[in-house]
Formats: sequence, C-alpha cells, structure tokens
Amino acid sequence: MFQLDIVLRRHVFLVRMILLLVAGLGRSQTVSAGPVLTNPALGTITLVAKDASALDEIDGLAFDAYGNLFGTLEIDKDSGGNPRGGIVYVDKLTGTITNLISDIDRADQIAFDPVSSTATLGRFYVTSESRGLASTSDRLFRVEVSYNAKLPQSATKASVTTTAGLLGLEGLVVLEQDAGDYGSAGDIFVCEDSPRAAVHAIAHITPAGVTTLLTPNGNSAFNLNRPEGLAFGDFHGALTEALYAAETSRDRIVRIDPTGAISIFGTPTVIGLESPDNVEFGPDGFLYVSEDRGSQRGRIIRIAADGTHSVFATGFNSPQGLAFDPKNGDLYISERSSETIWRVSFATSVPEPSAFALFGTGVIGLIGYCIRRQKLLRS
Ligand SMILES: [Ca+2]
Ligand SMILES: [Ca+2]
Ligand SMILES: [Ca+2]
Ligand SMILES: [Ca+2]
Repeated sequence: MFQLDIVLRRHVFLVRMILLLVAGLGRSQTVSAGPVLTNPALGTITLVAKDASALDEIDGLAFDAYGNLFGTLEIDKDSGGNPRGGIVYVDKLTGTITNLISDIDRADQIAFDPVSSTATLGRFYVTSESRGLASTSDRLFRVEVSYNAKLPQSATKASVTTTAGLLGLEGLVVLEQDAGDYGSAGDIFVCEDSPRAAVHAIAHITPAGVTTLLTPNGNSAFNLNRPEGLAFGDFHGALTEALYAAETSRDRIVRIDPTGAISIFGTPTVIGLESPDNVEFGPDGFLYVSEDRGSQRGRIIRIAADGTHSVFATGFNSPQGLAFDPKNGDLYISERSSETIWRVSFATSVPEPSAFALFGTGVIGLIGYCIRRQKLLRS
C-alpha cells in the first residue's frame, strides 16, 4: 500500500506540473514576465505597488530617516497651465499610496535633508523638470512633511529662490555632511536636463539659495549633454567622495570635481550602457544606475569602485527612481512606463567583486551604513 501511495502521489505531482506548465505557456502570450535579477542568488524582486492613477509618471524615490518611502510624479501641466505633478507617500508594506503634494510642475527628484529635519518635521528638496523658461523660482522646492508616530501625515511646499536662473531640473543631491571643496552639510546639487542647447548646468545651491554653476563654467570641455541623475559618495571609502551624474545623451556616468572638471567613470560600452537615468549609491559600495529604456529593455546596472560596470537586473519598463531602505538596505525601483514600484531584497551576504571587497564593504560596510543611519535617526 505504501509503495502504491508513493506511485499515486508521483503521478498526481507530474500531472500538476504538466498542467502548470501548460497554463504558464498559455499565459506567456499576454502576461509580461516582469524584471529579474541577473544573478538570482543576489536576492529577490517583489512588487510593492502598481497603480496607473496614483503612480502616474512615477519618477524619483527617496526614504526619510524613519524608513518611509516617498516618490515624485512627473506629470505635465493641464491645458490651463496648472501644475499637477507632486509627491506621494508609499506604504512599502501594503503598497498604499497617499498623495501629499499635487501642484509641482513635473516633479522629478526628491531627496531627504537630514541636516534640517527634526523628529516631527521631515524636510526634503524636490526638483521640477519644468519646460518653461529659466527662472529663479519654482524650479527647486523645499517640502516639509509632518509626522504622527513617525508616519507622514501631510506636507507643505515652498519654492527656493535661487540667485541664478535654472531650467529643467532633474538630478538632486543633499550633502549629509561637510564635504570639503564640494560644500557644507545641507548644501544642494541639482542638474539641468534642460531644452537649452549645450547649457546643461550642474549647480551648487546653499540652503539660502546662493547658486554657483559648476558646469558649464566657461570651458566647453565641462559641458554636459542632458545630465539626469546625480549622486554623491565614496564607494564606501574606496575612493574620495565625489559627485556623479548620469549623462543620458552620451550613455555614460561622469565624475564631477568641485571645480566642475568632468571625467568618464569606467567603461560603459562593455555592457552597452544606454540612456542612464538615476544614479544612487548602495550600502554595498556599488553605484546603481537605472536605464531609461521602455518595452522591458530597461536594466539596472551597478558600477564598482574600480569602474567595472555589470548588469544587476533586466526587464524593466523605463526604470527611473532608485532608493535604498535605511532600515535594511532593500533597493526600491520605480517603473515610470508601468506606474509600478519594485523592491529588491538582498540575500543576507551581499556578493562583492572581490574577496577583499566582500569583507571590506559587504559586511562591515553594511554595519557602518546602519550605524550612520541610526545616528541620523537620533539626531
Ligand atoms: Ca524627468
Ligand atoms: Ca527623472
Ligand atoms: Ca529628464
Ligand atoms: Ca531619462
């Protein structure tokens, strides 16, 4: 009887597998496969939220120090010229979307400002990729989020008046601490993905609005062609801190010195980098890059401190925003063309390009990252 039972179970199992396979083949014509990690051992990808209305034109992503997730909606003005873009709070556990601001024209990137935030008031900056004329207002916004029990309740916005006119702002960095010749804690960097031919500036802005253009600075060698994402970091101490921009029209990531001098970082052609959009430093010491390519051709690339580019994930529909959860290092990715947010949960040990790097940044780096974030939460 025991033998017969096993044989029967095997048959049932086989029939179920065949049915699942047939059902899967049938569905593959209509249901997209969704994004996948190039190396499945690195972790898992799960869906956080998908909402054609609430996540319309979802672009930038950012966390606050409490681990709350925020996103920007890069929506165009309505036919009457009224701005409709804005900021949403995304409950990362339930996927529930709460609209906090809905009158910023083409809100693009959002960054938490740990320097001026308090326990009850979170301060953020938001860029507007407005397509109007260069202006000293309504291009960069300061947003204040009120909390109740560490959860966002409501938000207000105010335009930062800059001393130079800016247009089509996209990339955004807020310095978490003093950074030598780059500036002081709380200073802001933005870049213009502007329609003004050959005048795509990267600007340094103080909290008071004093604006200095790093690029172009009178030397055409410093000109950029459509800089989009911006990140500031040091690959977990492997390099000196520097500013990095995704130069989308030239399919490359560039390093920008405090003087505005530009150098190409690594060799993007090895993996055929195309239309890089956002750049974000991960807790594992890599610089992550989203590729703004539709029809499931968008990839997430990551770059090691030595400049090596590798394909981290594939199958995205215009991936844009990237943000790492300060609580556990999970990576969140927005898909603008699918109004979707995905989460990558990393396996416990984060593989690194070399054994030395695994010890230096994979484990110790993660602990250091968590300690730094804990300090932020307490301050
Ligand atoms: Ca944009
Ligand atoms: Ca963008
Ligand atoms: Ca853009
Ligand atoms: Ca883009």
